[in-house]
Amino acid sequence: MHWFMMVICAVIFVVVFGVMFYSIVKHRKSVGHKSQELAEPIWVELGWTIVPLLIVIGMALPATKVLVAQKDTTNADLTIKTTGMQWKWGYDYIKGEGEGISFISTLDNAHRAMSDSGNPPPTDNYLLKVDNPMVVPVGKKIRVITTANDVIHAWMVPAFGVKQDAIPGFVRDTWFKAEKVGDYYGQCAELCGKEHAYMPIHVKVVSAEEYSAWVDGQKKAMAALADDPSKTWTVADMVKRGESVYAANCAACHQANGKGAGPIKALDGAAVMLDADHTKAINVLLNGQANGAMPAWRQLSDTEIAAVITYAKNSWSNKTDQVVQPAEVVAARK
Ligand code: HEC
Ligand SMILES: [Cu+2]
Repeated sequence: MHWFMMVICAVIFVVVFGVMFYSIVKHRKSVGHKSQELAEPIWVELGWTIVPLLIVIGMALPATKVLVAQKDTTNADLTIKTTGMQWKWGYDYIKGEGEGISFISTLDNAHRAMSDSGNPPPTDNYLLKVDNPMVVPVGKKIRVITTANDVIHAWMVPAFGVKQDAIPGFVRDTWFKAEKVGDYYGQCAELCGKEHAYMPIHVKVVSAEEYSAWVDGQKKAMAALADDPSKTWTVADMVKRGESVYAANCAACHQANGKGAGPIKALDGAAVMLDADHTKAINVLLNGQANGAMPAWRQLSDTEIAAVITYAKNSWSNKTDQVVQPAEVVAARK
C-alpha cells in the first residue's frame, strides 16, 4: 500500500515539476517570449479537474479496502481479552485454543529493582521483561479485546501495528497476525499514573506445536492451582505459597524486606499483621486502603490472599505463627 501510493505521488511530482520548470526555462522573457492569452481554455480546465479526480479515486479505493480490513476483527482464530490495571496487564483467553487460560502479566521484579537502584546496568529488554508473557501461535489471526479496571490504559505493540485504548467500562478490539515467531514488545501507551512506564507488554509468538504444548502446560498448572478454598492449610505450606504471591504483587511497593518506603506502610511489625484478628488484614487486601494508594486485590484467588497474608504474618520480624485460611477470605468477600 505504502509503495503503491509512494510511486503514484513520485510520478506526479516528477511530471508536474518537470513540465513546470521546462516551461519556465524554455519560454522565459529574456529570450523574447511573450505571454499568450488563451480564449476559454475549457478542455484544459476539464482535463486538470478530471484527471486528478480519477487519480484520487484510484488511490482511495484500495486505501479504503485496507482500512476496512484493518478494523475487521471477525473470523479470529484466537480471542484474548486484555485488561489494563494499575500497573499490569491481565490476559484472559476467551475463545479458540487455550480458552479459559487467564493470568496476570507484571514487570519482572529484577528490572524493577534495577530501575529503583537509579543506576541500572546495561540489560537486554530493560523494563520490558515480564513474569508471564502473552503467548500466541504464529500465522493466526489474534483478536485482542481491551478494557480496563481502573483508569484508561492502551495496549500497544508497534511491531504488529496495533494500539488500542483500554477503557474502564468499555470494550474495544483490534487484531494482529504475527508472521514470524519471536518475542515482540510494547508498553502501555496511555499515561495512567505514576507507574505508567512500568507496565510492559511481551507477546511471545510460537509455532502451532509449541503453542499447543504451552496451552497443555497452562491447563495443568491451572488445575493444580485451582485450590479448593475449603482446604485447611498448615502455616508452612501457606507461607511457601504466599512467598511467590508477595514477590509478584506486593514487593514492588512494600519491598522484599517488608519495610515499605515513604507513604507505603511497612508490613514488617505492622499492627494489622500481628493482630490475631485476621479480618482487618483481609479487608485491606480486598478493598484497598487510602483511596487506592494501597490497591484492592480482589483479582487474586481466596487462597492467594490467604497465603500472602500468612506470608506477611510470618516473615521478617513477624513471627505470629498464625495461618489465614482461604475460607476466611471467602467469608470476607461476601
Ligand atoms: C502500588 C503500591 C502497593 C502495592 C503493590 C501493595 N501495597 Fe499495600 N499498601 C500500599 C500503601 C501506599 C499503603 C499505605 C496505605 C495507607 O496509607 O493507609 C499500603 C498498606 C498496606 C497494608 C495496611 C498496613 C497498615 O499498617 O495499615 C497492608 C496489610 C498491605 N498494604 C498489604 C499489601 C499486600 C499483601 C500487597 C500485595 C498483595 C500489597 N499491600 C501491595 C501500597 C501498595
Ligand atoms: Cu497503563
